Amino acid sequence: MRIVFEETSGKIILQDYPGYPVAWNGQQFRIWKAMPPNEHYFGLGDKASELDHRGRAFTNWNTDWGGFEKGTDPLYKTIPFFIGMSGPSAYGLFLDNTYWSSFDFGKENRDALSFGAEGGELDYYFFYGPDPKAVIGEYTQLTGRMPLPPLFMLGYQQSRWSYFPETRVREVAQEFRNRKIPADAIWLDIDYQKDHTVFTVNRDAFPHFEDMIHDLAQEGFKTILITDLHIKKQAGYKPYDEGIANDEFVKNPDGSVFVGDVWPGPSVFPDFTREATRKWWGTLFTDFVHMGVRGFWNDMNEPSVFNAEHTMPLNTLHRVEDGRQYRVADHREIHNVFGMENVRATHDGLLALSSDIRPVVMTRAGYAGTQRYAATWTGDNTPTWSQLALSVPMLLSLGVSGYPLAGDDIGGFGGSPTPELLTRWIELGTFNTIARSHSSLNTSNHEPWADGPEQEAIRRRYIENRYRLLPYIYTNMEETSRTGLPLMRPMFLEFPSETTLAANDREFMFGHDLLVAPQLSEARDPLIVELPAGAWYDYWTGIRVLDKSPLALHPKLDQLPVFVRAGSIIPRQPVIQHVEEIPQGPLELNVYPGPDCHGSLYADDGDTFAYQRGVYFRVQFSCAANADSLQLTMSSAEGTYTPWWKNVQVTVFGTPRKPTRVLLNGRPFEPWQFDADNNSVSVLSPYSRSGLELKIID
Ligand code: MIG
Repeated sequence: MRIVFEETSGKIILQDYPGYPVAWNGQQFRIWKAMPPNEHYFGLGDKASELDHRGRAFTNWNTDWGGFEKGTDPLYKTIPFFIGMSGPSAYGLFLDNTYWSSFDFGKENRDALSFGAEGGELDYYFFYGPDPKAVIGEYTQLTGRMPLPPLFMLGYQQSRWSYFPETRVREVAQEFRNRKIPADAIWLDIDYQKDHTVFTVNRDAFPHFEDMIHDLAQEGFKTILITDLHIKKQAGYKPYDEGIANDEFVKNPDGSVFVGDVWPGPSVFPDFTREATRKWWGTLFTDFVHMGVRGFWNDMNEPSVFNAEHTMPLNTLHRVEDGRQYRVADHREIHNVFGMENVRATHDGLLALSSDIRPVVMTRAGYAGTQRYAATWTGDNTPTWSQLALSVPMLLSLGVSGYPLAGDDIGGFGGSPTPELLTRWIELGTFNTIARSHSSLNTSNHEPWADGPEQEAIRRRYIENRYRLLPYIYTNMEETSRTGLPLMRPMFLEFPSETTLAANDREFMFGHDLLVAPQLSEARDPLIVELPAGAWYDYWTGIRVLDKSPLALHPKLDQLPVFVRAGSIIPRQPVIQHVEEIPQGPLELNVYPGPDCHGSLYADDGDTFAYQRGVYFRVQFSCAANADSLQLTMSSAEGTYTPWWKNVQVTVFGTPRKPTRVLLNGRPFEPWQFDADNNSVSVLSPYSRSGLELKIID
């Protein structure tokens, strides 16, 4: 049997490779598909590879690989989904199989792609766009979408293995506030615990742990704690005793409890594929939640074990058990979903404890669909320029694989970055979906002020810009939660017809409107930036780009080139130090006239589920240019949430000369300013929920 997918017109989209029928070998299977010469392949999660997977092969087996490099495979996650693109047309394919699997995009045979698994069902889904955005929409409709995160998760986050002891944690938080570098969260790694034992606190090092969390909260800092899944094997330790009493742990084939060595020493592992075990695990967070801990970080959940296999032996037994089924599965089947079931348990447990607070969980391992439960990061990178460059295709690949809420360890985990590298990394990191600095034991300090005032000033400016952009970022995240479309978008997603951009590993779109073109090397060669067709503006100056694409730029250390698509309206706000601070000043609307000019703004309380009960705010903007005027329209507000601003500062860029007058809601309005340096007109208008209409007349 061969399968051919074709359009009703007869145009072939994807077909099995002639002469290669589906192959079975014992429990293994493999499928081959013909590979057209101009097709490109994207996805499979955060593979340490180029964005375009053509000519490469990958395996999927969740693996803790500290210090990975470009080409290291497999890594922490398994997302057996890819997008194929021929010209502007895209399809998607999801292999719904949790066993060890592999994908080959023409490495073995340049005319065929293939995929297969070591066991389980041959079960795959085919999605036809043909628009690549539609493919992501369909795939995430099937596997689930990222729920809207709380606003603070989009602020700057500071982590380290480890901030220790308590005085150091307090000092780091205080430094952010003293130096006026905005930040929203501090992450505590395994050393806050007693003997690396989960759900305990080292009281010698953290004598006032509860007060510390409370005091940090007073300063606008959320505390996030690491809570690994392994449970120390020790009689008298409550999670161990309870788990043994209720038979919660993963077993050996002979029925005894599996014991593996991890951070606390000999440890046992909750059997997360059991519903009852997931519920029990969720209750273990009760004390920390009551102390005011705002989020939890589930590391080591590939699972990583310090033995020869680096994980559980393949014959370890898991019980798959919920209201619908009870069966026993071996680790070959469960390995790649173990981490997902772990964070599912954490996520659901947090919801059970506080039903009106958006849970915050971060996971290292994952499978297709884990985006429903947790944010993620790319794991243990290192402070080199090539790793900085690699972070872009890794995060873009995660996004098109349905996993948008992701970041990397800013600065590089496993070492000490040079000041220039850390500065560039923070610059880029403020244009990642999650902006979180993290570093390993025995490395230099990675805080923004670590390398003296010059570097600090640059880093502060980018972090401040992140906070200015929060209205835009949050609006985009709300879209992600509904559509699955990521905030960090590869160029092919926004510009599918521009085939020369398809495999671009460096430039990306940050939402629909901003193009980020980072300098990712130390080289003095010019940075070649390819702008898609149409007009563009410089984000930092508002000046229209008149040079022909590709641009050859020489960005200095304090410059990250960012461009705005003509036809966009970007909402921004005054700088705040953390998201609970109310911005002082107007909402800013930056208008970049051009075709199909539109934008939107979404807001809510940023923390609860009230938005699902109508307590949100949404407006649409549009702008239209006529021969002698430009008109900006802001719709009346939808939803019952009242946002913070009283005024709106509208700035229209690309205005060739000083206008003659400005009309607000049909009436002449003053004052307004014309800035000849960047050809912009600025109007400060009072805001009303019924919307506004601004006309700038030549
Ligand atoms: O074996 O908790 O990837 O972010 O700092 C190392 C200590 C365990 C690995 C994580 C890293 C974290 C570290 N963990």
